[in-house]
Amino acid sequence: MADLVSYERQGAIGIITVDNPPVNALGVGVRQGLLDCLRRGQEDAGATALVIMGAGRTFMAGADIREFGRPLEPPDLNDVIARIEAGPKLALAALHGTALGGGLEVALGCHYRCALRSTQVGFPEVKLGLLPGAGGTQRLPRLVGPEMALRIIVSGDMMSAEQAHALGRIDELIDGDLRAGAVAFAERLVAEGRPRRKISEVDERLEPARRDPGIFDRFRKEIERPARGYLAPFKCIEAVQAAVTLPFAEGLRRERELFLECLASPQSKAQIHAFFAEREAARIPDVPRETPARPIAAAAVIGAGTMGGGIAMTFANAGIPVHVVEATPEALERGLATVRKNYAATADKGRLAPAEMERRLALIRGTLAWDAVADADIVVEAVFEEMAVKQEVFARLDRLAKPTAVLATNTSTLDVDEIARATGRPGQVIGTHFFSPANVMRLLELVRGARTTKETIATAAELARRIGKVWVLSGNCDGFIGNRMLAGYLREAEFLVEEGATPEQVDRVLYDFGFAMGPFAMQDLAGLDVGWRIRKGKAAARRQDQRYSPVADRLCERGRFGQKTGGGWYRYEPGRRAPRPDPEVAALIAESAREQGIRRRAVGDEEILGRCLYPLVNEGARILEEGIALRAGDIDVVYLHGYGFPRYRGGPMYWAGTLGLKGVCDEIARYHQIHGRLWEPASLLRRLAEQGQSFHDLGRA
Ligand code: 3H9
Repeated sequence: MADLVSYERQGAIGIITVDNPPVNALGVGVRQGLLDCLRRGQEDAGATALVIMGAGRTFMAGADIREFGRPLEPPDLNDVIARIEAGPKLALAALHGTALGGGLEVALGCHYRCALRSTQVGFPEVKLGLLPGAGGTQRLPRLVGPEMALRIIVSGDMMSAEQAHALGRIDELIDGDLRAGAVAFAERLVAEGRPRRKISEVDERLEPARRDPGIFDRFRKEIERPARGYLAPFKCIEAVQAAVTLPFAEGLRRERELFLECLASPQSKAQIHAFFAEREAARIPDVPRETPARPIAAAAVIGAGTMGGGIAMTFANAGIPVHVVEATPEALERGLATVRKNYAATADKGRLAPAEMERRLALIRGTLAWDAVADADIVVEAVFEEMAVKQEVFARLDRLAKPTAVLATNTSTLDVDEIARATGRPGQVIGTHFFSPANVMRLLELVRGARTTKETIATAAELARRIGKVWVLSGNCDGFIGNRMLAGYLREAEFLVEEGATPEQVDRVLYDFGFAMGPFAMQDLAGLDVGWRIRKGKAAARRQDQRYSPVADRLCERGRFGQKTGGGWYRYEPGRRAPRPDPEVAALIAESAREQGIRRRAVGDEEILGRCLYPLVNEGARILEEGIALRAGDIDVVYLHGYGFPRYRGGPMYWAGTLGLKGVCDEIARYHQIHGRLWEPASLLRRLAEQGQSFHDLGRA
């Protein structure tokens, strides 16, 4: 423990350093070490003030999240912070890297704070389904006022040191060496006889909210929609409200009650699962982090359609110059105009400075000349979803791209190996399945072909990190992880409407479950035509003895491709995105049911939920069994970031575990009896259900 926190003196300033790599999390050893070193510092007659700082890349990134599955061990972080604040010596926090959660609470317990300009500060607890539980909700409102505190705590977003300085959360910005700057600042504070400023005793910033308690209800209303389904944001509001209505010590007790309530909630457990799953996904057992990645200085994208344009924007956003190659001047101009329009919309909302917009636009260079790919370190093909077209593109890339270039295909369903065979360098071919809009959606599925080299994977992974994506490695199969699972989800949604549900009912049930939108609204947004084209390509291979709903095909035959054509599963008023039920669609559904001899009935909400979600779990189990996904958590990450699965439920595989796989497997077996082979339980699911295990137990000792 002594190694985790150390005490030393520089002149008259005592320095307490936390050294608990990688992020100086405040685990039990650090809390104990801090108490010990505080005692030493406070008893050190030679020290006039104490500086608290972190070794390595960061100050403290918060409580040790790994401890949250167990009973909290003493000493309590609140006691450590109380010792700092009430201590006889002036305490100064010196921040760098990220001062987050419990780390920021330690800093707020200090009498002053200084930081390197590059520091980021924040309370990300809400993203873990929690609230700051060591005084953060009580001290921050006293420092910056309750309204600002609500915004900071409920968003969970980080803020730069400069912004925090402007708000008075940080007293001094430091350039150069942090330790030297902090010692000099502490010496100055002592020399000037500055008081030990205890935030817990500050009260005046709370006054306006006491006179206008309505701010809390207004804030609740404001977040009702964006925070729909989540518990923690509303608990954060209650905690900040307690800072205004209760004396500090009582507020602190109320905060702890609310924190423990969140900590015990299934939502927090699910969100913490998501946090670790995202990090775990980046670990590929046979491609260790040290695997050399090729540097990417320039990129090219083939195709300036919706996907190509979005992909080019992600490169430009990360400062990577990118050529966009198109076949005709019209298509190129249309694509580039959309890119400009998208950037302008962001700039209009004040989220992108005009100069930055111009800088990014300048990085995107449109061309009709294929030789522009010659200097690219990665080429991403984003053309029509048709094998022959893709192979032609890859054969051409093979001739033109530099020998070391990674050749990536943005296919959502096609066989990456077959595409790779069109080249003489299949080892450098990889699938990069971006989600639409590619510049917004955080998920990237990297698809490993049979011959994709480790270096190619490492290069694509490093690029994914650089362009800010959450990435998951998938094996090569029809639909990869996400779309392969989605097929069963959409299939059942369509069967359910044939059996008597309406698209509105199905969408409402999944929306209420927490999805960003239901399956029909989602298809209308994404466009029905891509799926139609894919289905046509596979029509010959379809089993004739298997139920098939023709409704989506018939919608497309009528030119109903979704929102973009004013109608799909719903109809849309011009310029509006609100889906309206459409009698024409209802008639098509009824006709299809009649043709298939389906007796229509009232379908219950519970059946809708099970019929749509269990296929995700069942197919997910097969994907795991076949090794297409490395772990259940990877599948969860795909669904959280690519398909709007509610984060507070942890993803489909985690969610199934919370229900108990036995019950899930029994339900699937029951539907198997009723609906036949499409519902056959996956053998992995059966096995785990029998053994009383969950997907996440796989691979654990
Ligand atoms: C809290 O503070 C509650 C209090 O209010 C009240 C208490 C009573 N604990 O993300 P990275 C690991 S709640 C344990 O890849 P980056 C992470 O798993 C906490 N481990 O690096 C990874 O491990 P591995 C509030 C943690 O540079 C490694 O560190 N704080 C923690 O991209 C590197 O992480 C938060 O929510 C932790 N707190 O980003 C902050 N944090 O190498 C959560 C990280 O084995 N953390 N690890 O995979 C973050 O947001 C990012 O990790 C951070 C670094 C920005 C710090």
